Amino acid sequence: MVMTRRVAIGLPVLLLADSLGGAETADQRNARMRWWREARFGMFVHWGLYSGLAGTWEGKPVGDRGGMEWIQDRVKADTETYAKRAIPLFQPKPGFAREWARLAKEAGCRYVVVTSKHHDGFALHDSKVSDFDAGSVLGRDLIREIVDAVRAEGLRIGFYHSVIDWHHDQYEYARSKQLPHPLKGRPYPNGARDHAKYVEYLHAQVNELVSGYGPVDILWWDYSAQDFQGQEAWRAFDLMDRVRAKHPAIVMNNRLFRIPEAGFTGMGTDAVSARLDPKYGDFITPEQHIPATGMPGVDWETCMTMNTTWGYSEHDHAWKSDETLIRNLIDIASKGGNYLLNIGPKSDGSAPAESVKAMQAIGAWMKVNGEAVYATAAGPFEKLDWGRCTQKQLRNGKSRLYLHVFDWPKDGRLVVPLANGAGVRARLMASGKSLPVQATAGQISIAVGVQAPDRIASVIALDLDGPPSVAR
Ligand code: H79
Repeated sequence: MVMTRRVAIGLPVLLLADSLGGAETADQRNARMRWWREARFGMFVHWGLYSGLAGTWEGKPVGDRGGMEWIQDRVKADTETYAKRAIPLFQPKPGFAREWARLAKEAGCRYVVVTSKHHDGFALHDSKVSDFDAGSVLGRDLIREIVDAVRAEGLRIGFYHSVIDWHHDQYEYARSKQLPHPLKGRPYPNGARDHAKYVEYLHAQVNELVSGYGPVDILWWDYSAQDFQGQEAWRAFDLMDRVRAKHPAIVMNNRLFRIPEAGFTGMGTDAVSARLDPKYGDFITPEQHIPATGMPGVDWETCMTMNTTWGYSEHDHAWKSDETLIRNLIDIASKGGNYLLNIGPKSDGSAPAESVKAMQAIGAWMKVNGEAVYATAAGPFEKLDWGRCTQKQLRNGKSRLYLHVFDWPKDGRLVVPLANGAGVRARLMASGKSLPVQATAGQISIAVGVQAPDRIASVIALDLDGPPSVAR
């Protein structure tokens, strides 16, 4: 009797420990990361109370550049004042989430990461542990609407969750000199705080997000400081274990930490290094920039805005061109990374017209050329004068290079520094037409004609009988 009970209880505990401890093998990790690595392109959504403020505070523009999801900090408002101004302006319309999901799908994104809570502390779900949430304020569970819509389009879903919190009355902002808070440098308004209570709340709220919404594919934590991070600041390992207990295959970023082993060299958004011990997360997170080279052995994702703010601002008109956005996606794929491209919907949930147009332009390009992005690996060349290259391994040792031509050759001959070019076959993706290839020592020359099929990026697929050998 006693023995049976022991076995019955002991077995699941063992299995659980196995799935949580650092017991994952390289093969298991590769299998878990596979969809994310193949996806290459995701849509980030920053949306919350700040969206209704739209970069304006008490009738005045706060600025026309920079993250307006930070508006509470920019104007140094306490949470009551911020809530009083922002809540009446946050007016999600019915069906907004379906528009996002369709937009992401049309753009060719394979996943959507949405702000479940940003630094201001306002949660978009119906939270039982908070009254600063969409459930309490609007009587709606916006996360439910978003998750359902995203899944209905066949896309993966991720939550961006800020561990910084400008609302919670036990969050000890004085513990870090580096982390922002609107009341920084001022005494706690409500007397002594107990940060452990905030951490309890953080865990409980994350637990709601990973319990009530079906499969969650990504947790995108934001963020930590060198002087306050990891286990000390957030009980980070426990938090990750809690999430993995519900979703063993989930993919998480590195931002519960800020140490060299987790890919951080400092506090800047570009202070990243090609280093990540898997116990700190699955990928590193260059923000608003693309690394100069790929990082073999380290998964990475560049997140980026289309103008200069994550949360909607009516004052920021510094929109990137379609050319920049499409070439960024290609540049990132050619270095083996993912592109998480942001939209900042307005108060009612509608995406700015500029973002809709940009996503549609990317989608039109991906419809023709997506094969040269999805499930590709970093190209073999260090540098190409005319553009970028991605590659795939095919069956039987064969391989395919995708040449993304930004600057079309004026003389109609595209030169590729390939040493084993004899017998390669070239095909223009846009038309499917074969192109004549001449191989000489150390290079091939493809007769591409003088007219660029696509002024932003035209792709030529090159089929090789073996792996590519780069000429030097
Ligand atoms: O959610 C987005 C940012 O709000 C968040 N991460 C991305 C994904 C982020 N939090 N902190 N940081 C990024 C780094 C700090 C950026 C700053 Fe600024 C530059 C703080 C002050 C100047 C941007 C511009 C935010 C406020 C003004």
